[in-house]
Amino acid sequence: MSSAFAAPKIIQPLNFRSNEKPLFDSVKSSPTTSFLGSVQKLRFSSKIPLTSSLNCRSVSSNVFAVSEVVKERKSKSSVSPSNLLITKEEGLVLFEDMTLGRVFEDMCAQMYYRGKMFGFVHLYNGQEAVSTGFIKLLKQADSVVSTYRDHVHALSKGVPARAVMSELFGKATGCCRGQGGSMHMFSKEHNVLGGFAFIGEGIPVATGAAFTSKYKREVLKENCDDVTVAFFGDGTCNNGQFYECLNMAALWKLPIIFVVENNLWAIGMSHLRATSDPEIWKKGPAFGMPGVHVDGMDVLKVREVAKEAVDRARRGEGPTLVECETYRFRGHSLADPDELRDAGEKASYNSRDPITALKKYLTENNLASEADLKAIEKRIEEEIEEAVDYADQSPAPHRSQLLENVFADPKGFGIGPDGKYRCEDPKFTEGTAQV
Ligand SMILES: Cc1ncc(C[n+]2csc(CCOP(=O)(O)OP(=O)(O)O)c2C)c(N)n1
Ligand SMILES: [Mg+2]
Repeated sequence: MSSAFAAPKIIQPLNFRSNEKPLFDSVKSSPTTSFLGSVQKLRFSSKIPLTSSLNCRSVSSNVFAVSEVVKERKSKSSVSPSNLLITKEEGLVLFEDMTLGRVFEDMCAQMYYRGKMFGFVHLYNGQEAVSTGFIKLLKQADSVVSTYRDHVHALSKGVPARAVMSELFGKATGCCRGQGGSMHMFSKEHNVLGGFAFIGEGIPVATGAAFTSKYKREVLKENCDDVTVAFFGDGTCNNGQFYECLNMAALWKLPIIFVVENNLWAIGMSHLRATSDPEIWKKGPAFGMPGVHVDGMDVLKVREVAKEAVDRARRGEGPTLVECETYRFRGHSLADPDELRDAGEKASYNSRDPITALKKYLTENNLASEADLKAIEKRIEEEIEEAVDYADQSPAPHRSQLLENVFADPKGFGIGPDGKYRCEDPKFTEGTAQV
């Protein structure tokens, strides 16, 4: 009689590390391939079949190199403007949003060095195509979850620049009333569910938000097709929450897109030295969801991928893992002198500046003139100047905010203007207080 269970197969790993070998060397013996734009080399290469749509159902074939998808689309379209990847209006929205992110962050650096903001401040320069490519496709009701590199995600989702700048200045007019600061941007109105300083902590929150959408739709029978986009870095993909959440999202077919901003570094740790298989996108299919790799320095390619992944989530077909190859143009934080990364690597990514690339696309395809783009830049610069003035002139939080969100208000009477719990006032105990 044959057993119901097949004998376990021993699966040979694609690669292994021998104890004798250093983690990285310029290996001559085994086939090497450069990974993304890193100056370091992978010790193995693996060939993955490409398909042209994200919508396929089989687990084995749903891994994509998106450049192929975009190439295929381009080859199908003629050169007439109506067949370009974007319309003029869409192009200008993308350009404006990316410029907003860049100018805002440059201003943050100035303000930080002038002592206007405190603590760690992590800038997003170079990564704008990822935030813009995804978030500009979302509705207000869709949710975004970020990391400590969160200013630009909040801006793309519509939080006004003045509210983000005020938050950075620690002022009461900030989007968290000055209580969050750089790493904790939050806006209920815009469904920005937070920046998170502990890496990976945002992923379960995003998974919970996606579960809420599914619960509203399927259990409460509400007309809800909201999706959630979770952004996090390559270094974060070595944390447990990432895997636990991929599992739950796939199991419950949650409307979520996991977006890895792979900028090749986790502070000073090279991605290649820190992870057993650096191609993060391949982890999607391991959990039964599509995994996609896309050039994160090209907003049009990011947008193409984002469209499919967001539509897929909205249709109730479940999660997607997207790995965006990107690069940060500044140090890890404004306290980092950025002396560690190879100058050649930095120069090679600087030459792929996503804003310069979009500008070129828009002008070469007659979607915008230099003058149109200059006018947008000027408007954004004025907006950011205004945001700084607004933040500077705004009041500091009142001392009554001091105890808020620290401990639960013991008796529910609230906090008085002196910053103390009202229940500590003897009149509350006597029952003679005016509430
Ligand atoms: C749970 C936890 N462990 C360690 C840290 C310290 N830490 C701060 S940033 C960082 C690197 C994260 O790199 P990555 O996810 O690639 O994001 P990037 O900064 O490149 O955007 C680490 C390890 C932390 N904040 N939280
Ligand atoms: Mg990183």
